[in-house]
Amino acid sequence: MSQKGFRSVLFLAVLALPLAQAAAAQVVIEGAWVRALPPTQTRTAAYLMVRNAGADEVVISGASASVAGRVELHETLETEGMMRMQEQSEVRVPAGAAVSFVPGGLHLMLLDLDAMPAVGDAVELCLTVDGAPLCTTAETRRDAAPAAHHDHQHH
Ligand SMILES: [Cu+2]
Repeated sequence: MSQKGFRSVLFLAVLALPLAQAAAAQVVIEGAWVRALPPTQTRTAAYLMVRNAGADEVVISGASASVAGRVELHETLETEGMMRMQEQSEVRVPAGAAVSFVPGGLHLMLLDLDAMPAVGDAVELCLTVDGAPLCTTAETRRDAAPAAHHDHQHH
């Protein structure tokens, strides 16, 4: 194949990328962390911020983590003075906006843990954004970083 022909093939390959990936490229995950709980616990929570710099709303429809059998999207809600968690089938991130998963609010619920990650351990977290995986490396901590430490509610 001539060099020109090869370039054309590459160009077509780029054009053929699914639209979902093009949208996801505008979405970033920031500040991901996993809460370290006692090793006897089989579940914990992860927190992060999803920023959508794109021109279209994106939908988070699921998640996974390297240490967990499954991960659910949860929101902590206060009902009649009681805190309880409700699973969310999806979380929408509007164009140009960011959605925070924080203690006392939205969070990723890591279930069926292989083992509780220890403080300092890296955990691979992936969100399903518009049908495509978007992954990040989360740090395991006991609590939120001081800068984000505006909330003492526990999960
Ligand atoms: Cu939860």
